[in-house]
Amino acid sequence: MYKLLYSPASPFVRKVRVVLEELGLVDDVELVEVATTPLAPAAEVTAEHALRKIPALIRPEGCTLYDSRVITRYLDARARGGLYPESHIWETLTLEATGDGIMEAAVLMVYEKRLRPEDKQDHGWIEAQWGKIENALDVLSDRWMSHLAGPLDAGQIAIGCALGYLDFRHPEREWRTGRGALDDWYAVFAERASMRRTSPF
Ligand SMILES: N[C@@H](CCC(=O)N[C@@H](CS)C(=O)NCC(=O)O)C(=O)O
Repeated sequence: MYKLLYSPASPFVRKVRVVLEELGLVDDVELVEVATTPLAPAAEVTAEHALRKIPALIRPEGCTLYDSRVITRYLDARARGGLYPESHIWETLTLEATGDGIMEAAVLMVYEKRLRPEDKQDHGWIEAQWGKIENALDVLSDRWMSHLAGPLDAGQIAIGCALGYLDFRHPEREWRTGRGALDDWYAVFAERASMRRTSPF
């Protein structure tokens, strides 16, 4: 039995959980909930992940796996799930990196607001992170819509979880404005059973 160190709010963890759902591997993994931040890392996380982050997948047969994209690729290889198709591997990995980058910037915005005293928060830096996200959303809208419309892969899952996290933590930013095609794609993607079962709301 595998153990996944997780928090229901983490978009990186959600990506792993969506992959578990899509591959039919949910029953192979015990979810172990942890509360961890850069300033207060949980002991279980420190013990398993060199960078003290989640997700971490603890395996009986080998080393603990991280980060999220290593875990998703491992699970896909194990299940022969086809979420990293050889024919589109570089596109899929780049799309996954784009989703992960959106999540990373969005999580850093949350940390800046939650973990720093109000008078020390750097609003210019927060806006710079949001600028990265907006640029990535525009790139998705301009260049990636046909890939997003294709067969399910790990890149699409990363983008779905990233957009879900924007709704969860930054709804006031209204990422949909001016991005109708991406909004339409996400409306359908968010209805997948894997996405509904892992929603942080
Ligand atoms: N690149 C990592 C990012 C993971 C990450 O940033 N997780 C957050 C939770 S959403 C975390 O553990 N933060 C604690 C920290 O940064 O110390 C991955 O894909 O797994």
